[in-house]
Amino acid sequence: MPTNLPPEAKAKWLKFTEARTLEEKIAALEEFISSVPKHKGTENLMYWATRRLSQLKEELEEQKKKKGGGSGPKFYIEKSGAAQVVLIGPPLSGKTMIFSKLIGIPYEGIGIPYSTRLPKPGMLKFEDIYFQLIDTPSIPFGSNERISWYNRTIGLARNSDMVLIVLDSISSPEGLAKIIIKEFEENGIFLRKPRGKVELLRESRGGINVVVNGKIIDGSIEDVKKMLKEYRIEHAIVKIWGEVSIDDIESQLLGNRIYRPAIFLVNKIDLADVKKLRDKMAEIEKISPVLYVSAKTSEGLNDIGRKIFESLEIIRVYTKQPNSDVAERPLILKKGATVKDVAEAVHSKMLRGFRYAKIYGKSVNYPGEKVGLDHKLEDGDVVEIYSKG
Ligand SMILES: Nc1nc2c(ncn2[C@@H]2O[C@H](COP(=O)(O)OP(=O)(O)OP(=O)(O)O)[C@@H](O)[C@H]2O)c(=O)[nH]1
Ligand SMILES: [Mg+2]
Repeated sequence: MPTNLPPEAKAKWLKFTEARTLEEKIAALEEFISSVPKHKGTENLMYWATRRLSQLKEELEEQKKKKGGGSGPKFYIEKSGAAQVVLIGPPLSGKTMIFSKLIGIPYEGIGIPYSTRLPKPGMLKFEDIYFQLIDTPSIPFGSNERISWYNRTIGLARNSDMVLIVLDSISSPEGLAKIIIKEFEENGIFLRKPRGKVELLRESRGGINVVVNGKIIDGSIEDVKKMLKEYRIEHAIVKIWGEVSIDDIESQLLGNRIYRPAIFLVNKIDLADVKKLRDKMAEIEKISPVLYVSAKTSEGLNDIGRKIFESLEIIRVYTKQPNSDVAERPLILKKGATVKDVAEAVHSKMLRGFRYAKIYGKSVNYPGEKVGLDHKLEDGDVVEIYSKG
């Protein structure tokens, strides 16, 4: 949080991040909001906090509806598949048509704005895995129009693993893309990949340990410790990769800034000159990948699955028991995952009794090479773990 808050407000904020249920979160956030002094320096934060508060209230409403017999329509959709990916965009940009083509159902739209009223899930096959796609009600980005589902649609993006932003190629996609990036940021969702990563684990003892696998660009380890102490955090492990600022670490602690990988889909290229579009979108391409597609002719749609897979930075790893077949369905792990992550995912016993693993695939020099727990895996690897007991 780039704001110098009084300690009381900081403590209240921390209480909010620790709240478990929606009711607790709402109460804690309300308390926080009333403890923040109102001035220019806290304006952005207050904007963010009040928006978040109304989102949480809407989520609570939703939850109550479901509990009351499940009669009301559902807005939040449970995750399934390798990742949850939401299609978001202004009215008539072609979300529903892209969604329908990608999951293989007939398009039943009628070409009037806001014809999609509720989110709808479907599965997109990519090679041997599936992504869950969600079509959503449109958001009038860049206009003053008000819609009642704004917070809930943004909430879908927040709860997802990635967003596909659908733009119409003939309504200045470059200008709208910038507006959308900014509007997401105002909601605490960053579509630009951060230069570094911070992980913060609260502990019950051991003091504060900062592990830097990169660099803190505007401070020292002592500054990190001091910042945590201001939040009355005495014990924690802070892991840093790449380049991060003290602000980034604070945001991680406060959970008020999240990163969601995004792909911009510039749709309806059957109506536009793609070369000109590419020039216009050059600046956006520095932030997120851009694909040029036509839901109508299906041009470019086939590239979406792979791009999603790459943007998520995941790998598929296939486990194998000694003397038996390779598992049909892969484990989905983060890029950079090791044999240890596989052992943990399979069974805690595997990890405790681990002796070695044999790997078949890109990460080794020859098929069946023996490796230890720290061995870094690649997409497509087969992992055969040998353990005691
Ligand atoms: N020419 C052309 N028209 C398209 C394309 N994709 C969608 N459309 C048309 O654009 C209109 C809107 O498409 P939808 O997919 O319903 O758009 P949406 O973003 O879901 O819109 P709402 O949910 O109604 O706000 C429809 O009339 C489609 O036929 C495309 O690639 N090319
Ligand atoms: Mg639609």
